[in-house]
Amino acid sequence: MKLAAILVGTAILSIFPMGVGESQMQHSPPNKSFRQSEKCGLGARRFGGKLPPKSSLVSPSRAPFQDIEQPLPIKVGVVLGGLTLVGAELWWFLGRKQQKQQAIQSNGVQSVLVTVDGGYRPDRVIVNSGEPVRLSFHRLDSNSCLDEVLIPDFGISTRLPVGQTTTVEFTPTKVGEYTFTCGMRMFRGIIEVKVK
Ligand SMILES: [Cu+2]
Repeated sequence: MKLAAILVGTAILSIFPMGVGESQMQHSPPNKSFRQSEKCGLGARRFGGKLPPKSSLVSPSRAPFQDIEQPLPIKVGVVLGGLTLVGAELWWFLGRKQQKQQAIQSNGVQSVLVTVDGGYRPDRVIVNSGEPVRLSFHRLDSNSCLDEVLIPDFGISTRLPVGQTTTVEFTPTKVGEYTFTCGMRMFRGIIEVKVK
């Protein structure tokens, strides 16, 4: 599924520039139709404040909604552009490769060091249920988007000063997946809690 999303995204991205090039080359037909509708507009103005004859009313009032048949390359370009955005979105939310890491046990605490640099590495942390977890965030990236880390399920919201390691602790009691995100929820990672 993830791989498919990446492949579709890549394929669409590689086709898209072609579509744009073609649509630019064939730009004259829609311009022509636009000029026609402009003429209609001028016609209406010539009547001044007086009510124009009914027959001449029809085309100016319709002009803004006139059907302009777009050349195929433009249609294709618009569709591909849309698909590209959908593909990019799928990739952002599903396709990015996760980096997993099991917590390291020591003196009854399970710790993981997460590097904060253009996101979180690892972005999937595996811990056992019922044991204290110590997550240390080492922040390298000064992007203000990463100023804060939130782990809503454990009531955690902490600032991460650049160049420092900030530690948070909590004890998960239920098996499941819990997200940690930046303040704006753009970057995210998962804490996977397993049965010991
Ligand atoms: Cu953010």
